Amino acid sequence: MTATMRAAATRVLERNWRGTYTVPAGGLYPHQWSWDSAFIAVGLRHISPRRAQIELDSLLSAQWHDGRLPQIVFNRERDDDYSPGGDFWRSETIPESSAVSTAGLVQPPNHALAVLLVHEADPAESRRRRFLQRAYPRLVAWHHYLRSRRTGPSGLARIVHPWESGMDNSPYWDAPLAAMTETIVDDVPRPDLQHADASHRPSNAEYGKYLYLAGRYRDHDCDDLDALSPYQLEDPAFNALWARSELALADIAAVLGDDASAAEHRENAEQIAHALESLWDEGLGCFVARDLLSGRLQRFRTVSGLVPLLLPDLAHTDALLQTLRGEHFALGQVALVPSHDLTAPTFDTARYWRGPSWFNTAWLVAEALDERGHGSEARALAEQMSSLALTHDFPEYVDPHTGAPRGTLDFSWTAALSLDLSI
Ligand code: 2M8
Repeated sequence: MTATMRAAATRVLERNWRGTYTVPAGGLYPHQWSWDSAFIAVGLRHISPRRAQIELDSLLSAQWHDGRLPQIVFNRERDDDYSPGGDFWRSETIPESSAVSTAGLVQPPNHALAVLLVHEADPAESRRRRFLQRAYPRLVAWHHYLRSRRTGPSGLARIVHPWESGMDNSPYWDAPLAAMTETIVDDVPRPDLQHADASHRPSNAEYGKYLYLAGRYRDHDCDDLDALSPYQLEDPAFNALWARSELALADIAAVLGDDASAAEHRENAEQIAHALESLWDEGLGCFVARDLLSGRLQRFRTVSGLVPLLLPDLAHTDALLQTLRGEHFALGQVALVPSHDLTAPTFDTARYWRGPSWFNTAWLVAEALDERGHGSEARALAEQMSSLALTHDFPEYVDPHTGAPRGTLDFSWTAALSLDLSI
């Protein structure tokens, strides 16, 4: 299995490699995406630790002056093939932006975790290339951005666009988007529909709101202190990954011999984990999102609400495991981990983040199960990932009930993370 997986995953990652980074998929996503690159590097480290470092270096070098790591770093030659592209964002006109063309939004902060795993794959090569010395200050600046520009009184970081969650059309965002009167109805380009079935992608109505929000943020120079933004949410997976990445930063600081900073990062992680308590929903048995404008919790079971399982010493580990194994996510009885509650009226077997099972969240859950001492469930999940990935040419996501492929194929993080768990 490992040899076959290595050969097949390597082929996908070669095809999607663009010299200094890997695109998520050649047709649908022709640029570099932030959290994709971090997941991809986790798998690339088994093929070439050096290339995994370059993948992360190239993303980190697109960092803005204010510390943010952009959602997308654009290849301007492919501007017409993805919307919104570099022309839309015109980041070169925004004072805080970096020298390269990027989006102004961010994605979940999984990067420090990836940097640590890539370092550990080949510490000698990492030391020789001074990988941690380069990455650490940039990661610290990234987390500082989240703390200083995105964190409110709750102690949690907020997202200002559904794309920032990485789970674009999650049911969490339905009510907040419905409450927005502003949208764009004309001229909503959908080049994505040339590469994926319309029934697997977000709707046009959602895209109208996505483009409105992105345009408004751009027109305010991506200023996070603009209190009038019509979309401000706290997402559990985003914040859990931030806390988990603070723990990774503590390990990185310790490797660099900076024990005082290591202690600070551990304290930060504890504070975020503590703040996450305010998103716990006892009735649903998982974490949920909060709409900061209405103050309401968005009471849905989604895979995002299970990601805090990654945090050690969490008060709700047993309850989360019960939710994961029960009828709502049916671990071991369906393909991987559905992105949304199998029993909910809003569940959809095909449409993106409203039901289908994804390989990145399966990897996060497998890591968490392993770390929490449930090795056999973690291995079973890993085996499912490998077999689904190999059978269906590395799909972007799958139908939880049938395992049938959805979205695009030859998807980079599917290849990288299935390879990681098959080793
Ligand atoms: C999807 O999001 C992009 C926007 O960022 C899109 O729908 O066009 C999401 O699955 C996101 O998590 C992922 O990072 C991105 C690229 O794979 O695609």
